[in-house]
Amino acid sequence: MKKVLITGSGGLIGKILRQGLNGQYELIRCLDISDQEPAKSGEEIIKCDLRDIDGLNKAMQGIDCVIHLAGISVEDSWEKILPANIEGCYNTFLCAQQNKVKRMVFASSNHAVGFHRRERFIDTQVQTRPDSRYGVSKVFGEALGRLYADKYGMQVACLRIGSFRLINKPADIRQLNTWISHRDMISLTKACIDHEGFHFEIIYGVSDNLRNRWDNTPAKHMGYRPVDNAEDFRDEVYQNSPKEDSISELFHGSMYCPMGFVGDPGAIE
Ligand code: NAI
Ligand code: 15L
Repeated sequence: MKKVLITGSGGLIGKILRQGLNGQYELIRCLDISDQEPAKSGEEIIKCDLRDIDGLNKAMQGIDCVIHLAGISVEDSWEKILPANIEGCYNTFLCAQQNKVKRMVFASSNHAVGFHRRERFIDTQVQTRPDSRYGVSKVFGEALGRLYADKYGMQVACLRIGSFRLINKPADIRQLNTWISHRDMISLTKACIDHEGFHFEIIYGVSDNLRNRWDNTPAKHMGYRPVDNAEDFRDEVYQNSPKEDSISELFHGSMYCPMGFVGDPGAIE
């Protein structure tokens, strides 16, 4: 039995994980800057900003594993990304280590490697290639994870999540390869909490999609066995999906790539 802290538990993924993990662990402590649903049995609710070190230290007490979801979850201005995804992420690792938390599962994103060409199948060893300020913040979180694993012996799993949606199905043609279903996200998170021992892992957060373009071997080693396949929604997706623009369709990160783009696509080999 373990005690788990979810940061960002009031958000889209956090709410689904809160439901899915309820009753599976001794305690689920739920932290968010926003108001949350009242605590159910086996839960505690904490309202806290990731910039509040005292609050974070309190939240970490007695915790075995942190699922760090909190932050800005889309591309945004640096003024918003900096406090939440850079400073807030640093504070989360710092306070976890100071409170002897053994394991951290960090919600990274496919946008950490978004400027890799989609025609290439990529694995978890490719160089980071962020497609946005948001993507840079995820590369920063992965680097922190590596530091805390190597220097402080924390077990760290970074999940490069694809596309997780409130409506539990893929929304467009790209998501036929990037989609992760609710139950697969829950089972991936559980695998990361439960797996015996590991040092540092990067894992793609994706379902068992026929069109998957990410080699997810480390996820298999962690015991993740996805069961959903975006292809089951293919007909519906083809009826409704808008066509991607000429920059988006070239790269894994899609819609974040053309934002403010004045570069030369041909130079991004
Ligand atoms: P979300 O935006 O729905 O939830 C984020 C939560 O973090 C919100 O409840 C918000 O109140 C909280 N938060 C923001 N700043 C905070 C702060 N300073 N202190 C405390 N709490 C704060 O995002 P979602 O979709 O649930 O994503 C969760 C994580 O997964 C994010 O880190 C996101 O970048 C990552 N991710 C999500 C993907 C998706 O498809 N939904 C894909 C890839 C990564
Ligand atoms: C993400 O990292 C974002 O959090 C989410 O809003 C989507 O844009 C997702 O990636 C995606 O690439 O589909």
